[in-house]
Amino acid sequence: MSDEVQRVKVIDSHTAGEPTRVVIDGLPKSDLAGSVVWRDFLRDQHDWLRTAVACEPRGHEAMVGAYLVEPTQSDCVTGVVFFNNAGYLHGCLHGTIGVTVTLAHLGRLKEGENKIETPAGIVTVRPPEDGWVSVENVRSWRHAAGVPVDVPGWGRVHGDVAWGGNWFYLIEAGDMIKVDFSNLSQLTNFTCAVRDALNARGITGADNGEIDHIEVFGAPTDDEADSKNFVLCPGREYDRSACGTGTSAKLACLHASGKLQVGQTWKQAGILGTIFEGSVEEAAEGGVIPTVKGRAFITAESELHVHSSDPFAHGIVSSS
Ligand code: PYC
Repeated sequence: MSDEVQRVKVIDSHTAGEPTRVVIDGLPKSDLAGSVVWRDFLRDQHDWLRTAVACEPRGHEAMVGAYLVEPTQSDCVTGVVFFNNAGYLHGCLHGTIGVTVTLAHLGRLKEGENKIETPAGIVTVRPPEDGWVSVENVRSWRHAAGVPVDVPGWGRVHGDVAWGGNWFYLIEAGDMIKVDFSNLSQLTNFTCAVRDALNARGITGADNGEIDHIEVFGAPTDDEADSKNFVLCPGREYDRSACGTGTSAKLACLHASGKLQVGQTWKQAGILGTIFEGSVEEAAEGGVIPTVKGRAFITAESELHVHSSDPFAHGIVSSS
């Protein structure tokens, strides 16, 4: 049988250490419009493309992919569908920053504001300045404060449930666990156990939204930042950046508890020590409109080859 090759053009970048792979050519042809519609179509009929792009041997567990798709609204520069090795994300701000430097590299941004449609809603960016991009995110809010959950092996944990473009459970580490790069495997085991416990006890965001991101906050390493986090993403991988949607959820919680005012800047370090800067405006419907700023670098422009005869044409997919 003859070997057929499908070619998928990608541009890779990293935002504060967290990778983004933007698929610029190689999607199935379709007249569909809209990030949600495209996400459902790709998930239901072409999920192999996600695993081929995000998983080994072409990708790796930390990779976040972004398909550029036709938006619903003509004033959006593009629609985006975000995904990783485990599935699809609602929103992704490190990814939006990666998409923005990629669009700028391709000459596809206009001066001033550019709107990008994501399954979480429309976000607004401006062309990068020396790689720095500010994203005005979707409305973010604290859904519930101090929610207790019993975590096997760890005892009772309390956290806030908040939306920042994904659903988060936010925990202050205190003396419970060290938020440090040297402690990655314990942080991963802890946050996976928390997420399992939340799911087992039916603790969700609004409209039964699954809490698939867990954030743990500790003291910053130096006075460059206000706080340092570890963020577990869907699957078992951690965010190398401070997680933009997670920072938005944090800003919403800080504002809800009177610890962050409009006009103040919050500097959130991620587990590598790289920083996202955040601020808020009050949203008319309650909660806040966060703006998160971070820096991205393009790392590669390449063409992925997917051979029909390759036993790993669709990636190495783990069931866990
Ligand atoms: O930056 O929003 C983010 C994000 C979500 C998952 C990985 N990064």
